[in-house]
Amino acid sequence: MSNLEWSNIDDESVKVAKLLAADAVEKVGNGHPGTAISLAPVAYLLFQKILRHDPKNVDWIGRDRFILSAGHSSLTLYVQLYLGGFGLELEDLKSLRTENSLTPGHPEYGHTKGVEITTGPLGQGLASAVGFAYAARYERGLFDPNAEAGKSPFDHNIWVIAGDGDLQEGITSEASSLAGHQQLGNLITIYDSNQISIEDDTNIAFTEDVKKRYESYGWQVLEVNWRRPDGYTEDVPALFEAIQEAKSDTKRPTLIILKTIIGWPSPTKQNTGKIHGSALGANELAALKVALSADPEKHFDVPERVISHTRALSERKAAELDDWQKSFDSWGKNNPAGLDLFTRLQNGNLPSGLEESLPKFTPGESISTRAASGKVINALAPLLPELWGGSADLADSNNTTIVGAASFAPAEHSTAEWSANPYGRVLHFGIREHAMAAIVNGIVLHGKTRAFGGTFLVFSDYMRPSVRLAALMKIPSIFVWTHDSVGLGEDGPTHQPIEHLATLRAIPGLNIVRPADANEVAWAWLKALQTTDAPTGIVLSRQNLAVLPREESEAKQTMRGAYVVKDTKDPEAIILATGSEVKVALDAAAELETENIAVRVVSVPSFEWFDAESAEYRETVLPKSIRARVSVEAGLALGWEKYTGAYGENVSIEHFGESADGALLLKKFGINSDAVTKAVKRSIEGAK
Ligand SMILES: Cc1ncc(C[n+]2csc(CCOP(=O)(O)OP(=O)(O)O)c2C)c(N)n1
Ligand SMILES: [Mg+2]
Repeated sequence: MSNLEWSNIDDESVKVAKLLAADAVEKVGNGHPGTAISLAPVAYLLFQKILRHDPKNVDWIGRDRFILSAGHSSLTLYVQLYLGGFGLELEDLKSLRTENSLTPGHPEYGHTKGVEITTGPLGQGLASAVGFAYAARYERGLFDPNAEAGKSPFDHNIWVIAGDGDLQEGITSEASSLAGHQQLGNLITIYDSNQISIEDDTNIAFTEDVKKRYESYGWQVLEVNWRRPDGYTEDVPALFEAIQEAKSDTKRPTLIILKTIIGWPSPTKQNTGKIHGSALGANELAALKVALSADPEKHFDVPERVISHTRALSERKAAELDDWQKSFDSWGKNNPAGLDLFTRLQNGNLPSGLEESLPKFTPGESISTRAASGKVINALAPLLPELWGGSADLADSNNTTIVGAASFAPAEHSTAEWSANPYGRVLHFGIREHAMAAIVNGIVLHGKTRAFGGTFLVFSDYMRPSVRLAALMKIPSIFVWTHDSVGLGEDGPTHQPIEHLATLRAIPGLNIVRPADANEVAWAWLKALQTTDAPTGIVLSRQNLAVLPREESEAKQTMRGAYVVKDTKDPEAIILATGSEVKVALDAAAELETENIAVRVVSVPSFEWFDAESAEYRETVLPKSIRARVSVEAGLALGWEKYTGAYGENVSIEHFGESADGALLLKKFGINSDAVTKAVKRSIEGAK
């Protein structure tokens, strides 16, 4: 067990960190000073003494990951990124929460160096941290499975600071339950139990026994109490000791319940909701400085001895980095194949031959797009060891299982159905959709591997906050959403998505793809895998769909988001459709043809992919001159107007479904060729 080296300069640095947080919020006039003030010693200890990281190389793959789940307390992180020299300077702290600053209100991934994940929606950070811990273990399994615990260059820890709000949110219960079940010894969470949130004392709403709860999840729970009967004491050595204990337990995640006083030692505002989210005010700020024996006249005061001490972090870490590099080099020498894979993933490349390996489906076949998706996953899996995923207890329905692969879980959790090992690649989230999405995000953020998670489309609602964050962070999480319309049938309106496509398409930066047949599924998967800067939701049918009659090269156009599936000379109207409704559109077009009405049919697997195409291409698919347009989709029409325009008609479902046969419901709710042909005629008339 290592010893804590701590001297006066460390105390002084912590004091500076507290005051920087208070000064920064005071200057901009808004923000969250309280927790950044009281957690300064915690964050300082982690950043300066505990974490394995390199301020000069924030992307170093051997680093420990730090996640500030309490994102509102962004200064807890920013101040350390400044002190340690990770890329922030004093000016950045002075421009907190202002336009174009590197220090936005909440930490934003991709915006500020050293920020591993965007946090702020409470609970998401801790839940995604579980995904980071999954990824660390899976990657170790890919590259260095036989190394002794703690001896591999791929071993590192995931550190989290979470607050009362994080612990109250349901998503952390889901994710923490999984973390215990998975025995994630690489996950260490410090829970800032200050018993204050915005409405002040949490006793008004939060009285459960967190320790018992986490113990029952299978975590090691340690308590460090700085709120002593004889006065508040920032007992750093006690926290350090708990951290050593956390690190030495490699079989369980650890929750360190740290009892703090928010805003300590602000004389009148500490321990109140007031200091959580507003500036201290000139008088209180001055009084805080006096309480810390600092000069109340000085602002953003960082003595040279402090910054030169904290910035020496990089030199203090040099030996550790060196050791890591040696161990990595020797691993590479002994594992040339592993090194090749590592290098490919590191460079963000897919292997060659993926396109050739996509399964091909022949016209005449009838297969649900979910089943096709399962075949695609399994065809690509042997080429892509970085691809892993599973379902929230709907594996057989979602067709998300990589057949023959082990399940990702400790071997002792194997069941009659599933054979588990810690490095397996089939994920079982249980019925925990929200945590599933956050964990997939965490895996992808950790880097190098690609994960997917599946459930019914209707339950994307349970995942939405994490899906939104994936889009905001521009990360390539993949969500597999099956049972995509009333076509799913007898399970009824609770299970039949109506508004889901529209509301998912409303999330900026999220690619929603709803393939019309099995061949579109194959190309949709390929494009999702090729995409590195956006999440993709693949929306799939429960019911069988006919494989569309066409050349293979035509199906490839799926990747352009929309393309002509049936054309005719001088079309009078265009029918646009997605998924199972493309067939309805084709039937309607055939019927109209018998009446000498020429229509073009366009399959629109993805609005977002199509919108990203050039104006020229879009014009070839949807020429402005053809104003009669009809959309067909078994859900809300909302959003289709942009394609169907002023003279357009929308064949849609604007109400909840019901429990009956799926094919019957589609017909009954107007998703049939009769309704489409009528709409086409109305639109042609209107456009005249
Ligand atoms: C999902 C979500 N709901 C609500 C909020 C608004 N909010 C921000 S901080 C906060 C209170 C957090 O309390 P706690 O975690 O104890 O933080 P502390 O006051 O101790 O810093 C709330 C409700 C949020 N950020 N995310
Ligand atoms: Mg709190």
